[in-house]
Amino acid sequence: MNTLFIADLHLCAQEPAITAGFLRFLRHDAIHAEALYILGDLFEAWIGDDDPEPLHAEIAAELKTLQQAGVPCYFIHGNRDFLLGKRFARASGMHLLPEEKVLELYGRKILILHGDTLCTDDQAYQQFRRKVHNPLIQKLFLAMPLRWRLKIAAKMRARSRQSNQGKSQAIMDVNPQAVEQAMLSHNVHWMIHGHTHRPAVHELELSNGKAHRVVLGAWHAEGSMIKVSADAVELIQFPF
Ligand code: LP5
Ligand code: MN
Repeated sequence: MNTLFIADLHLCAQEPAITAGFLRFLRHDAIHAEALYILGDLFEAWIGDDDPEPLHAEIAAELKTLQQAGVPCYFIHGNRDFLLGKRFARASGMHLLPEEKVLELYGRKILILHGDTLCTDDQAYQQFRRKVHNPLIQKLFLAMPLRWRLKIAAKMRARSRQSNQGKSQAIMDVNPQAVEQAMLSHNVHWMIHGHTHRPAVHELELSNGKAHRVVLGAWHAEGSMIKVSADAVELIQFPF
């Protein structure tokens, strides 16, 4: 048996090939797994569960089919879809998890998270994150008319793109001390995350022994998943 992990699909109506790749993955790969974990940024941008975008209903129905076939699906929010809420969770059958979660899988203890909280050198982002994670700000945003929310989200994406052009690659990667601290505080030697779009298996030396950080890739021209079984933790890139 195995458990699958994916992140950073950035699904949107403008990228039908990625959606098709995801549906294929659900029907042919995830269906044979013990469970599926989606570690954030499933969607390009999420402005509320009441968004009538038809793609969202289509994805919810596909995830529900997976759940009804006996494969539970778990979701950790990303920096694009942190507003995904209970209504979509109910429609899709996904279980919403907190931003950090420790799993015990086939004898390994694994910390899973989106990965943005590890990018502590990116102070502008962390400041932005604190603001948009403020429950009051979220409540105000969600109470706005849909077209205002769409406009604000588009503005944020444009500002984000612009500000990322001026940032170094190092600043936008995880901070090694933040990684070590997260692993030590949860007492784990395995971590799986996405967000940075730098798929890799990193071996590291912690103060209490050897550890592994496995990073999922984003779904641009191909898919990316991590398969955990009793024998191995494999990072797999695959065509749509
Ligand atoms: O997303 P990505 O990969 O391009 O970059 C991220 C960080 N950027 C973000 C911002 C998101 O892209 C915006 C998504 C909007 C989704 C839905 C809207 C819901 C709104 C809810 C309000 C309660 O996460 C980027 C990181 C990068 O990852 C790598 O880690 O660097 O961080 C930034 O770009 C932050 C900037 O440095 C500063 C933020 C600019 C936003 C300013 C907002 C202006 C709003 C105007 C409103 C009228
Ligand atoms: Mn992200």
